[in-house]
Amino acid sequence: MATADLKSHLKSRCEQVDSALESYLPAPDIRPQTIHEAMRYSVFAGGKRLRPILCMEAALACGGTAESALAPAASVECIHTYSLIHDDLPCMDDDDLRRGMPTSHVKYGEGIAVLAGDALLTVAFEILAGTALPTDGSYSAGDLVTELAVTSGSRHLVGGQVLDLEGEGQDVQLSLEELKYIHLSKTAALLTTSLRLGGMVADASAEQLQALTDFGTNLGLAFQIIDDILDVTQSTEKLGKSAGKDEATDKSTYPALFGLDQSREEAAKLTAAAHSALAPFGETGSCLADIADYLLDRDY
Ligand code: GRG
Repeated sequence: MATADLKSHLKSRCEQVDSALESYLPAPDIRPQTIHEAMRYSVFAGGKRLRPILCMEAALACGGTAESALAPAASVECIHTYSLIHDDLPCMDDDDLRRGMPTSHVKYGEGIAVLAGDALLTVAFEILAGTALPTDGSYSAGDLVTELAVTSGSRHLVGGQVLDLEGEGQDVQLSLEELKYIHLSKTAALLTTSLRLGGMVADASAEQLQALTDFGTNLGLAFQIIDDILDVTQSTEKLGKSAGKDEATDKSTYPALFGLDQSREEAAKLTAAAHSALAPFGETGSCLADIADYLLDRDY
C-alpha cells in the first residue's frame, strides 16, 4: 500500500478503535466521576493505537473481520494506557508529559493516577471477557483472558518493568541479553498478544498463531529500538513525551550501547525478520507488512 493510503487506513482504524473505547469505557458521569474522567483523560489523550490496530489487522489476515476484533483491540489499548500511567508516576519514570498532555498524576494527583491505571487494567479484562467468538471455533473467552493476563503480569509487562527499575543508575550497565529480555517483556509481549488475540477471534490455525507470534516478537524488538533512537533524535514537542531522558538518566539502550547507525541497522534487520514471519499469510499479510515498514520509518 502506498504510504498516503496506509496513513489514511490507519486513521480510519484509529476512529473505529476510539469509538469502541468510547462505548466500552464507563461513562464519565458515572459515580465516582473523577476516576472515570481520569481513565478517559489518558485513553483519549492521543496515542497511535498501534496495539488495537495490529489486533484488528491480525483478525483480517487470519480470514476474519477487523470489526470482530474490536473488543480485544479496546482491551489491549486499556492495558497499554494503564502501563503508561503507572510508568510515568514519580515512583517509576517520573514524567510530566505523555501523549502531548500533562501525565495523569500531574493532572489528577498520584492517588487518582494509580487508581486510574488499576481501573484500566481491570476494565480491560471485563471488555475482553465479553468478546463474541465463533461458536464452533477453537478458542474460548478463557483462552483470550489467559493470553492477556500472562502478558500483563509478572512474567512479561510487570516483570520487564522490574528489570528496567533494577537496571537504572550510572553504575549499572545492562548486557545485550538483559536489554533484549526487557524489550521482549515490556514491548514485544503486548504487541504479540494484540496480534494473537486478533488471530484467536478469527479462529486462527496453530500455524497462523505462530506466524503472528514471530511477527510480533520481531516487530516489538524493532519498535523499541526505534523508540530509543527517537528519544535521542527527536524533540519533546514531536514525541509528546520527554525526549532525551534516556541519555540524561544514563539508561542502557540500544543507541547508548551501539550508537545510532548500528541501532538503525538492527531495527531494519528485525523488520525484515518480521516480514519473513508473515510468509504463511501471503497477500492477506500485506497490511501487517506495510505497518512494520511504516513503524521503522516513523518519526514519533
Ligand atoms: C506495568 C507499570 C507497568 C509498566 C510496564 C509497558 C511498560 C512496562 C511501560 C510503559 C512505558 C514504555 C516505555 C513502554 C515500552 C513500550 C513503548 C515504546 C511504549 C510507547 O508506545 P507507543 O509509542 O505509545 O505506541 P502511544 O502513546 O502512541 O500509544
